[in-house]
Amino acid sequence: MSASGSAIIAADALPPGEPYVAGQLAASPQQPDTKRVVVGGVGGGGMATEHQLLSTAVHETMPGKYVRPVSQRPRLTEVVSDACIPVVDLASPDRAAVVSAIGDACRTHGFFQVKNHGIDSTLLTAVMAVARDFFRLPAEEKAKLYSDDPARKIRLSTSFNVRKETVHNWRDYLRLHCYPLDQFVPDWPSNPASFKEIMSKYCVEVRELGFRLYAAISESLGLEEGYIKKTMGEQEQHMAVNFYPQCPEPELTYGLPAHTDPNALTILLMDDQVAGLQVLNGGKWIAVNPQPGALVINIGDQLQALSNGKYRSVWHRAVVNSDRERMSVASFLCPCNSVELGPAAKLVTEESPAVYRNYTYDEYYNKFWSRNLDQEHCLELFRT
Ligand SMILES: O=C(O)CCC(=O)C(=O)O
Repeated sequence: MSASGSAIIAADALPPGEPYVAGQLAASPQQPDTKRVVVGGVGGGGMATEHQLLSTAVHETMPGKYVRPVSQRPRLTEVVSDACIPVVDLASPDRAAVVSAIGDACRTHGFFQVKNHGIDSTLLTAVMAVARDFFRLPAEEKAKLYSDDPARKIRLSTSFNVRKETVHNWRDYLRLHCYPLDQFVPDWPSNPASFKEIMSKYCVEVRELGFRLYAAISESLGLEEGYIKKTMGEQEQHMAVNFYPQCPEPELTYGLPAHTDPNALTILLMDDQVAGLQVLNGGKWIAVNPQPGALVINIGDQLQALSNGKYRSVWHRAVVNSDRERMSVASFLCPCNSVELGPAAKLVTEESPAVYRNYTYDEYYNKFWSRNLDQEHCLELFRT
């Protein structure tokens, strides 16, 4: 996996005022791995500021602070584009086959797609449309919601954690807490006018789908159907509406670098026109090709722990491209902060002793956000 943050050669540490020409490799004795590109070539007349939202401008050149050193670049030509992430038809009348397919996918890929999941396609289309409209709002409107404080429950931000990272990511995102809805919705964006209504409806349906998947995943582990839902307690639900603008140099950067999800289960609504999600499998990056109407599901760190390491919370990343912007909407089901997490008692035996110690989600989540995205798997810090 990626080296620790300290190994990153900060492109933004290059001398200010020294412009780099996009696409040109310039040999630098101190930073031989760093491709230099034009800094500050932000279109739309905007001045490049330290943490400017990407979605407020058109970018013809890429600021150096987004450029990864050679060893950390996505190497897009090596990505396997025709591999298959398992697809599960949730409307199949053969429940045992569905449970078994989900169990296999959690073990082998940590990812699967679901079709016939019960969320109406017109709602999915409306979610993507209102999300896109949100990112098209004027800069002044978006500036009202901007924050780089990860503790804020409603915030529009950029990259991942601009306060900590040395190299930034080619992404803006709106992060919303979603449960209980009546507590958070009043503070959600009221522009576009239909945002609150469409997103609230989606949040309710996605939560229900998550609980149905919990039941199937519990059964696939040989646990009672209600085990995961009960163990996770009164769950929080968060949403990240991701916007990845067209990028002049997709080979040099990420929308999101490799990471695992700290929560229990993630349900991702992807742009069905533009690919960008990639999953690590057998040492290779596999592109997840969008299937119209399908949702992408992945196991988060908490289900890897609960399954005592049988199911995998795998590394995944989002890459960007030069001709199309891309969007995704990630819904995260998160355990209640105070419940005790760790391997399910039934899955701990003499032959398979506990791989992880017990802890609270509060402890885990704080640890996750205190680090950089591309460090070692956070669960490694909770091994017995
Ligand atoms: O945009 C994507 O495809 C991936 C998003 C993701 O991994 C995240 O929001 O954590």
